[in-house]
Amino acid sequence: KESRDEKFQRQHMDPNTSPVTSSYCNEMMKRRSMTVGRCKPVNTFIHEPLPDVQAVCFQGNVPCKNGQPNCYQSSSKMRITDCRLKKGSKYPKCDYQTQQLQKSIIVACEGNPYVPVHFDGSV
Ligand code: PAP
Repeated sequence: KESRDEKFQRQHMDPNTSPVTSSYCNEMMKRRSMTVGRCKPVNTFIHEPLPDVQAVCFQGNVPCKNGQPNCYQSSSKMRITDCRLKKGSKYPKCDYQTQQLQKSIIVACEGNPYVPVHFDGSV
Protein backbone atom coordinates (compact mmCIF):
# COMPACT_ATOMS: atom_id res chain seq x y z
CA LYS A 1 0.00 0.00 0.00
CA GLU A 2 1.10 3.56 -0.70
CA SER A 3 2.44 5.28 2.43
CA ARG A 4 1.54 8.88 3.29
CA ASP A 5 4.98 10.14 2.29
CA GLU A 6 4.83 8.23 -1.01
CA LYS A 7 1.41 9.81 -1.61
CA PHE A 8 2.88 13.27 -0.91
CA GLN A 9 5.64 12.62 -3.45
CA ARG A 10 3.16 11.38 -6.05
CA GLN A 11 0.82 14.31 -5.59
CA HIS A 12 3.28 17.16 -5.03
CA MET A 13 6.87 16.42 -6.17
CA ASP A 14 8.15 17.17 -9.67
CA PRO A 15 11.78 18.21 -9.15
CA ASN A 16 13.00 17.88 -12.72
CA THR A 17 10.49 19.98 -14.65
CA SER A 18 10.64 23.74 -14.44
CA PRO A 19 9.61 25.52 -17.64
CA VAL A 20 6.11 24.09 -17.78
CA THR A 21 3.57 24.61 -20.54
CA SER A 22 -0.13 25.48 -20.32
CA SER A 23 -0.98 21.78 -20.67
CA TYR A 24 1.26 20.83 -17.69
CA CYS A 25 -1.56 20.45 -15.16
CA ASN A 26 -3.86 18.52 -17.49
CA GLU A 27 -1.05 16.04 -18.19
CA MET A 28 0.39 15.80 -14.67
CA MET A 29 -2.90 15.60 -12.76
CA LYS A 30 -3.81 12.63 -14.95
CA ARG A 31 -0.34 11.01 -14.91
CA ARG A 32 -0.21 11.22 -11.10
CA SER A 33 -3.68 9.65 -10.73
CA MET A 34 -5.51 12.68 -9.35
CA THR A 35 -8.27 12.41 -11.96
CA VAL A 36 -9.44 8.93 -10.94
CA GLY A 37 -13.06 8.83 -9.71
CA ARG A 38 -13.19 12.63 -9.58
CA CYS A 39 -11.12 15.63 -10.61
CA LYS A 40 -9.04 16.75 -7.58
CA PRO A 41 -10.02 20.45 -7.52
CA VAL A 42 -6.69 22.06 -6.53
CA ASN A 43 -3.15 20.67 -6.31
CA THR A 44 0.36 22.10 -6.20
CA PHE A 45 3.54 20.59 -7.71
CA ILE A 46 6.93 21.55 -6.25
CA HIS A 47 9.95 21.88 -8.60
CA GLU A 48 12.77 21.59 -6.07
CA PRO A 49 14.95 18.64 -4.99
CA LEU A 50 13.25 16.21 -2.57
CA PRO A 51 15.83 16.80 0.22
CA ASP A 52 15.10 20.55 0.09
CA VAL A 53 11.36 19.90 0.46
CA GLN A 54 11.90 17.32 3.25
CA ALA A 55 14.03 19.91 5.08
CA VAL A 56 10.96 22.18 5.39
CA CYS A 57 9.78 19.88 8.27
CA PHE A 58 12.59 21.46 10.31
CA GLN A 59 11.91 25.09 9.30
CA GLY A 60 9.35 27.55 10.72
CA ASN A 61 6.45 25.91 12.62
CA VAL A 62 3.06 27.45 11.72
CA PRO A 63 -0.52 26.36 12.49
CA CYS A 64 -2.17 24.21 9.79
CA LYS A 65 -5.42 25.29 8.12
CA ASN A 66 -7.22 22.50 10.02
CA GLY A 67 -5.84 23.71 13.37
CA GLN A 68 -3.27 20.91 13.77
CA PRO A 69 0.17 22.03 15.00
CA ASN A 70 2.34 20.01 12.54
CA CYS A 71 2.79 22.52 9.68
CA TYR A 72 6.04 24.18 8.57
CA GLN A 73 6.76 27.09 6.23
CA SER A 74 9.83 27.03 3.99
CA SER A 75 12.38 29.72 4.79
CA SER A 76 13.07 30.17 1.05
CA LYS A 77 10.71 30.65 -1.85
CA MET A 78 10.33 27.59 -4.03
CA ARG A 79 9.39 27.06 -7.66
CA ILE A 80 5.85 25.66 -7.69
CA THR A 81 2.96 25.13 -10.10
CA ASP A 82 -0.63 25.56 -8.91
CA CYS A 83 -3.24 23.47 -10.73
CA ARG A 84 -6.84 24.60 -10.39
CA LEU A 85 -9.83 22.95 -12.03
CA LYS A 86 -11.43 25.35 -14.53
CA LYS A 87 -15.04 26.39 -13.97
CA GLY A 88 -17.33 24.22 -16.03
CA SER A 89 -14.86 21.33 -16.26
CA LYS A 90 -16.81 18.13 -15.71
CA TYR A 91 -15.44 14.70 -14.78
CA PRO A 92 -14.05 12.70 -16.54
CA LYS A 93 -12.74 15.65 -18.63
CA CYS A 94 -10.61 17.30 -15.95
CA ASP A 95 -9.46 20.65 -17.39
CA TYR A 96 -6.98 22.61 -15.27
CA GLN A 97 -5.49 26.09 -15.21
CA THR A 98 -1.67 25.98 -14.87
CA GLN A 99 0.03 28.76 -12.88
CA GLN A 100 3.78 28.93 -12.20
CA LEU A 101 4.73 30.72 -8.97
CA GLN A 102 7.68 31.33 -6.64
CA LYS A 103 6.40 31.21 -3.07
CA SER A 104 7.12 29.83 0.38
CA ILE A 105 5.40 26.49 0.83
CA ILE A 106 3.60 25.18 3.93
CA VAL A 107 3.58 21.41 4.48
CA ALA A 108 2.31 19.12 7.26
CA CYS A 109 4.85 16.57 8.53
CA GLU A 110 4.48 13.24 10.32
CA GLY A 111 6.34 10.10 11.33
CA ASN A 112 9.86 8.91 12.03
CA PRO A 113 11.61 10.01 9.88
CA TYR A 114 9.62 13.23 10.07
CA VAL A 115 8.62 13.93 6.46
CA PRO A 116 5.98 15.90 4.51
CA VAL A 117 2.60 14.16 4.17
CA HIS A 118 0.28 17.04 3.16
CA PHE A 119 0.55 20.31 1.21
CA ASP A 120 -1.21 23.00 3.28
CA GLY A 121 -0.61 26.03 1.02
CA SER A 122 1.81 28.70 -0.16
CA VAL A 123 2.46 32.29 0.93
P1 PAP B 1 -2.90 16.90 0.19
O1 PAP B 1 -3.62 17.47 1.36
O2 PAP B 1 -1.42 17.00 0.30
O3 PAP B 1 -3.38 17.39 -1.12
P2 PAP B 1 -4.29 14.46 0.84
O4 PAP B 1 -4.59 13.42 -0.18
O5 PAP B 1 -5.40 15.31 1.34
O6 PAP B 1 -3.15 15.36 0.20
O7 PAP B 1 -3.51 13.74 2.04
C1 PAP B 1 -3.02 14.42 3.13
C2 PAP B 1 -2.67 13.39 4.21
O8 PAP B 1 -1.93 14.09 5.22
C3 PAP B 1 -3.90 12.81 4.88
O9 PAP B 1 -3.67 11.46 5.17
P3 PAP B 1 -4.42 10.23 4.40
O10 PAP B 1 -3.85 10.25 3.02
O11 PAP B 1 -4.03 9.02 5.17
O12 PAP B 1 -5.87 10.56 4.43
C4 PAP B 1 -3.98 13.61 6.16
O13 PAP B 1 -4.57 12.91 7.21
C5 PAP B 1 -2.51 13.85 6.47
N1 PAP B 1 -2.24 14.98 7.37
C6 PAP B 1 -1.34 14.99 8.37
N2 PAP B 1 -1.31 16.15 9.00
C7 PAP B 1 -2.21 16.93 8.37
C8 PAP B 1 -2.62 18.28 8.58
N3 PAP B 1 -2.10 19.04 9.54
N4 PAP B 1 -3.56 18.78 7.77
C9 PAP B 1 -4.10 18.01 6.78
N5 PAP B 1 -3.74 16.73 6.53
C10 PAP B 1 -2.80 16.19 7.33
